[in-house]
Amino acid sequence: MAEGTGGNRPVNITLGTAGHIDHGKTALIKLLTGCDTDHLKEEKERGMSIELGFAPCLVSDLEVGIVDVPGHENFIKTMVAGATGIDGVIFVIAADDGVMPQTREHLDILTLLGVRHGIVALTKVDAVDAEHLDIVTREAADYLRGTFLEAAPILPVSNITGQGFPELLDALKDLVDSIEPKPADGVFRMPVERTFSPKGYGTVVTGIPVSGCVRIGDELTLYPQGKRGRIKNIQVYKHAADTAMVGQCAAINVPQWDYNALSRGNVVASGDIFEPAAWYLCELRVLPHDRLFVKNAASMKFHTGTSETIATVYLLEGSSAVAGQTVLAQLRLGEPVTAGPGDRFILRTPSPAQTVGGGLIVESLSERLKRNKPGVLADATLRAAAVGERRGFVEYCIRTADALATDRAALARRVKLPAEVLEGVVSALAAEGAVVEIAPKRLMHRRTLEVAAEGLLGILRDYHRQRPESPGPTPETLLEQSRLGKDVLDGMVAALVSAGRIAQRKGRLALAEHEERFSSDQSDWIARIEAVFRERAFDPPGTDEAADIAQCSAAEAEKVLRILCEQQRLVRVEKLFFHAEAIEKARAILIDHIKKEGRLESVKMKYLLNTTRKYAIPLLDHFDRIGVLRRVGNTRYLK
Ligand SMILES: Nc1nc2c(ncn2[C@@H]2O[C@H](COP(=O)(O)OP(=O)(O)OP(=O)(O)O)[C@@H](O)[C@H]2O)c(=O)[nH]1
Ligand SMILES: [Mg+2]
Repeated sequence: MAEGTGGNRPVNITLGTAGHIDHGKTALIKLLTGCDTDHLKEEKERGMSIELGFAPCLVSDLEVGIVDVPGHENFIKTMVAGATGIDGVIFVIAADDGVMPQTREHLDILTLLGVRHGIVALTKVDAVDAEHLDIVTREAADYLRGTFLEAAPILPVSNITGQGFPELLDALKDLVDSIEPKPADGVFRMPVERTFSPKGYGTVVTGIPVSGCVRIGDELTLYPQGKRGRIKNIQVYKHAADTAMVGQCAAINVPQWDYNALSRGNVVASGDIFEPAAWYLCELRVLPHDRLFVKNAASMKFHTGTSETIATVYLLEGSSAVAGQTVLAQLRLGEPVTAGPGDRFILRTPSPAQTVGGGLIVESLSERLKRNKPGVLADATLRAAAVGERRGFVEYCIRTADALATDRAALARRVKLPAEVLEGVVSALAAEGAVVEIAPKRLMHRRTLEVAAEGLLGILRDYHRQRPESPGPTPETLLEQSRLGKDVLDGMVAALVSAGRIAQRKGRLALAEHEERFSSDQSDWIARIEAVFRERAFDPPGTDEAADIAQCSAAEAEKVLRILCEQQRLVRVEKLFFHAEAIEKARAILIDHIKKEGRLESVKMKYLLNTTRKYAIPLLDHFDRIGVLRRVGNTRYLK
């Protein structure tokens, strides 16, 4: 972490304000930090916050960020954008007003966004008497019971007189101490809160990074535009800095981007593993308030990060989700949004605008899930459970990879982790045996491997049952029947061979215990036919002649020829068959000839083998095909 100015240590913690309009959020931040975050002319004129405000704040010697949000009900979407990424809240309730509608709505939103820390400032104590203060304090405590602020201190303060501020500062220190700064080892990503263009700098984007760390000179991608750019300057908590990381209030200057083409809701991130998507699987919690519900196929406002769009909510089960219920849903967004697994979202009804729920984004979906398809709900449930925890999610993604195995790049894109962090997780999973590197760079889950291996053994078992005389299928046949990728199949075969379950013989694959079985007639025909082929090396019989020799039917003779080929005792050359020894002999003869003569004129082959053109030419072509010879016109050379 960079040293801040004046010996203060910037930590990557950002707090936010929240509470009803006019309850004194901005005034409190001004007294606390000296910053007036209502700097717009319109804000001054109307006496209310409209935009997000930012103030660096010293808590003992630690420097943290504060985002001040507007309380007006029309600016809830601005509040959501500001509250995204905060670690703790200064929850403001005015003592004269007490709990009001946006007090409640802001708390709901903070809860859905996953905020877990905070303090409560009971402002305007100068405007009420002790008795009223007592009532409002109890009312606030009652209201907060059962929420994440249940145990938070309720601090009476006056932003006018400064009463209660020493205690507020102490509580703030405890709050900051209780927050564990987020680790910065993820892929850098920041939803854009504001953009501006100071003269001579080009575009600046601000926000609270939700993961990772960047430094000056790093390249960033802007989504959804897909534009790359390089970081020229960084400010953190309004001071120049070399790096910006998760949890800080950051301003990042990327001169290449066109300021006019940028807005709140865009996302900037390192690398290219993010992608805007229009379909997301989500875990949706409906707020536990009277009569709230979300109907299947309802149209809602969807907020995540700093973006807002419309969404159609397709529940994975049931026709509606009722107050207090947590359900799985797939959301189709009005426009593609860039979000990651585990991000939070908020749903609001379009009109009258009201927050009804929100929760966890599980993953973007490449295609719509069919809720009636067996297994879809169960899988979505597993996915949602896995996404909250890094290792569990990586394991889930390996286990459910398309084509049964995944390479690291595809995995990194799915789990949105930097390569080196992912490698650590993969190594840990491999060490405990949950994940296997089945082929070079191809990761497979142990359970997937077990199921796929049973599948392969089953294919072999069936093959042996149907063709007991065959040594087994060729690797090509097994590849076709297993529908696995070649590298994965090769890896699995190697594993099964070394485990002693599969044998590789005669260029075929078989169950280790398999032995070819022939009928006694077949054994007899095999012996006779093979003997003739051996004897008549370069003048072999055809199928009909073989049938005559063995005194069997042509169909049976054909089968015997196939068996002899499988046994590698005959070799098929186009429509002809030769004994394997004849082929070897021919090879030796022509190699010997070419070594002496430097080449072989094709017409000479028949003399060399003392046969006819009918056999000589197919043999030459065979040796071309298997890479022994090289043909130039009518001349052959050794390859
Ligand atoms: N008497 C008294 N007035 C206060 C106190 N805090 C704020 N005010 C006044 O209340 C009004 C609203 O204060 P703000 O700080 O702008 O309220 P806010 O919560 O930021 O309002 P929005 O941002 O619009 O939601 C201003 O006129 C303040 O001067 C306080 O502690 N005591
Ligand atoms: Mg304000």
